[in-house]
Amino acid sequence: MSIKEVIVPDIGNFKDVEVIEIMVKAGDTLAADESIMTVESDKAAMDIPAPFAGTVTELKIQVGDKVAAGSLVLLMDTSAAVAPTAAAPVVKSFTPAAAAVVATVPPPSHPAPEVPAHIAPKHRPAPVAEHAEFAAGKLSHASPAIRRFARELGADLSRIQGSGPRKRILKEDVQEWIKAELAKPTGEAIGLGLTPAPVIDFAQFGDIETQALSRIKKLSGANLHRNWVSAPHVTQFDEADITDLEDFRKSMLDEAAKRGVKLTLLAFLMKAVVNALRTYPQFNASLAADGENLVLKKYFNIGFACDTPDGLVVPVVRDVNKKDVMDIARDLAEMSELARERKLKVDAMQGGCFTISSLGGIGGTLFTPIINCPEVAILGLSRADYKPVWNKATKTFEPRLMLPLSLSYDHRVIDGADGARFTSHLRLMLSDVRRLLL
Ligand code: CAO
Repeated sequence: MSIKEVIVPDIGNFKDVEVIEIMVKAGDTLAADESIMTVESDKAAMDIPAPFAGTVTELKIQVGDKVAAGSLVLLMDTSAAVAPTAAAPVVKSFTPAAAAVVATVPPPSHPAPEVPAHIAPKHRPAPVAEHAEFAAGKLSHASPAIRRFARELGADLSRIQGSGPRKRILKEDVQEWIKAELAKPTGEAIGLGLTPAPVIDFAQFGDIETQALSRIKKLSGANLHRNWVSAPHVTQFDEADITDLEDFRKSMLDEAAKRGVKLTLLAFLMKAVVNALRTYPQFNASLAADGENLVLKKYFNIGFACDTPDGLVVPVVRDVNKKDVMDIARDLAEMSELARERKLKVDAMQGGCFTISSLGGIGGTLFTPIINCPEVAILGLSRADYKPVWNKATKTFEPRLMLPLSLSYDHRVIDGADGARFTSHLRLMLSDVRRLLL
């Protein structure tokens, strides 16, 4: 047996650095240059490699110990391994002073055999570079072994959050990150080549709490994101005078209530939208999957965005063209209730032609709704308010109830001029709902 001491090499000006990881144990056979342990200062971490090949007979340190150049790390039996030579790359490349890390007890009596290929390190570390970066405090909070591991897998350490002591990145963190990245629908999937978003540890700025996203939020979020980036959106804003419509609706509330219906503004809007879709059929369409054709729909199913405790869902009112406003109002009430009670069936959210997103009951002036693809347009409604409107005939300003409209459309299918025509048509219908009968 030929026992040699392995001591911490010259690591520059660093004294009393902490041992944060030990990669070997007694009985392990090491190749020269294989990482033994990781030490960490308040700036960064670095691996200490084995200066020669051999078998670990005894560890002299443990995690948490403070070490400096010259500290005894372990004892190694080198009788069955290759003795270091003057040309050994590990000694040369680490630092010239590292040649002094071996205190031999006793000196090797004979040259050890070649290191078997299966234990030779596949990727030699680059201790000099790491040492320099360590000194400069530029490295991620991960040991060099983990950095090498991440490099081999193409993982970007700056985007990985560490779960180790002092948020150090562990091998499992890299593995979990890779798994999550593979499971993600990426921008690359549709050829966006997006720059990865930075992973930020918000806890460094103050207290935080992490909440899991609901299933609906995850699903709708992925769809909204895809729709937002895949359809070129334009949003046309407009205002409709609904003074007379509101007067009429209010005058009908009691009668509707007797029939068990809450007669809402949204029900009238659905009717007006169908009228506009008939006039401008390209809005009641979808791009064919081949991108060569437009599929024009002869049915009129209108979806409405419904806010539920679990997130946004879009129930679809079928055949709005065949229903009167009372029927539509009844459908809206029933479907919103089912949605909020999580009882809405999947087929009640399918087959839509066009969507209305009403935030009018909540507030706001205008917004840019995201198209519910493969539909090609969506109408946003904001809070109606009284505004002074110029009356050309009487040459006076009159207080009129104005409903803000925000129409987002897919510019691949709809031209800007048609977008403005569509909202102008809606204005006309809403300013005098008798027109809906024609
Ligand atoms: N302007 C002013 N007031 C309005 C209004 C408008 N555009 N629209 C509705 N209101 C008023 C109504 O008059 C009613 O007032 P009263 O309680 O005094 O009668 C109140 O707001 C509630 O309206 P409502 O019962 O008619 O309900 P609604 O049609 O506004 O909304 C629904 C129904 C399902 C659309 C709604 O509950 C909802 O979920 N909205 C959110 C949709 C959403 O999240 N969209 C965003 C999608 S993109 O992220």
